[in-house]
Amino acid sequence: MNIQRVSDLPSPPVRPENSHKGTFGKVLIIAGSSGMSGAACLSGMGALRGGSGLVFLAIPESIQSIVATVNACYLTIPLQNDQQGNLSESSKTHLFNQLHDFDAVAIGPGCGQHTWVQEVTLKLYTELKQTLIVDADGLNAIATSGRPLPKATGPRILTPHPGEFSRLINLSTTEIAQQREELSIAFAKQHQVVLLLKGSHSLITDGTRIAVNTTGNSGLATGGSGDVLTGLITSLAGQGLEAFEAAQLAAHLHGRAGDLAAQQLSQPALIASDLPDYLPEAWLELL
Ligand code: NPW
Ligand code: AMP
Ligand code: MG
Repeated sequence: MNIQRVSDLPSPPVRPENSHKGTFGKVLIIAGSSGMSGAACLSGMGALRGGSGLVFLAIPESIQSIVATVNACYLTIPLQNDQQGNLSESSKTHLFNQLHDFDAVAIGPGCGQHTWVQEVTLKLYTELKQTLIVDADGLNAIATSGRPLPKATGPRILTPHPGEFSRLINLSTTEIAQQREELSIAFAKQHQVVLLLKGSHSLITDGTRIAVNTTGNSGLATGGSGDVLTGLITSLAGQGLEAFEAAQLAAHLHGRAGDLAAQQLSQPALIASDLPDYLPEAWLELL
C-alpha cells in the first residue's frame, strides 16, 4: 500500500493582529442529553481552548440551563424533542436554517441513541458543505442505520474509539487491535473521510497519509476525554485547517495537555475536565 507517513505537525492556525472573533471561526457542536450534559460542556471547552472565535452548543432544551451555566463563553441553541426522541419541526428548521453560518460542525458527544440523533447525523453527513466531525453517538447513529456510510458533501472527520469502530465495521475490538493501521487506511480510503482511531498512539489517516500520535498517556482513559478532543478538532477545522491536519494537531495538543496534566496531578487523578486547563501550556510549546 502506497501510503505517506506524516511525522511533522501542521502549523497552527495563523492569528493575524488585525483580526476579530469571526476570523477564528464560529463552530457548532451538537451534543449532550439528559444525564450526559457533561459531554456537551467538555466538547465546548475543547473548542474554546482550541481558539475558536465563537462556540455554539446545540443541546436538548432540558439541559440548556445546566450547560449554559458551566461556562459563560458558551452560546447555546435549545433543541426541543418529544418523548419518542424526535426533534420538533421548529427546532429542525431553526437548526438547519443557520448551518451555513458555521465554519465547522460536530455531532455526537453525549447525544444518546435517540431517533433525532440518527436523522440529524445522516442529514448533516449528506448535506453539509463544511467540515463535519462525527463522534460517539453520531458514529453509533451511522452504525445502527443499517445502511453503508453515505456519500458526503464536504470534508468528514470520524473519531471512533475501538468500540465505536467495531460497531462501524462489524469486527471485534480484538480484530481491530491486530490490524489498526490497515483497517483505518482501508476505511478512510473507501469512504473518503479522515479517520482518527483513538487509543494509545491514536492513528489519523485520510487513506493516502497516516500519522501516529505520540503524545498522551493512560491518564486520558477517563470519561469525557474524547469529548474534549472532539471540540478541539472542530475548533481547528473551523479555523481553516484541512481535515487531516485539524485531526492530527488536535490529537497532539490533547495528548500534550494530558501529559502536562499528569506531571502535576498524576495519571490516576487526571480527569477530563482538567484537560482544558492544560491546553494553554500545550499550545505555548507550539507558538
Ligand atoms: P470494554 O468496556 O473494554 O468492554 P461506548 P462511551 C469499548 C458519552 N460520555 N479499546 C468498551 O469495551 C459519550 O460521548 C459522556 C477497546 C465498551 O464495549 C457517548 O455519547 C460523558 N474497546 C456515550 O457517553 C462522559 C473499547 O466500547 C464500549 C475501547 C457513550 O460513550 C463519558 C464503550 O464505549 C462519555 O464520554 C478501547 N480503547 N474504548 C459525560 N460526562 O457526559 C471503548 N471500548 O459504549 O461507546 O461508551 O465511550 O462511554
Ligand atoms: P473516548 O474513549 O472517546 O473518551 O476517548 C478517549 C481519549 O483518550 C482519546 O483521545 C484516546 O486516544 C485517549 N486515550 C485513551 N486511552 C489512552 C491511553 N492509554 N494512552 C493514550 N491516550 C489514551
Ligand atoms: Mg467518546
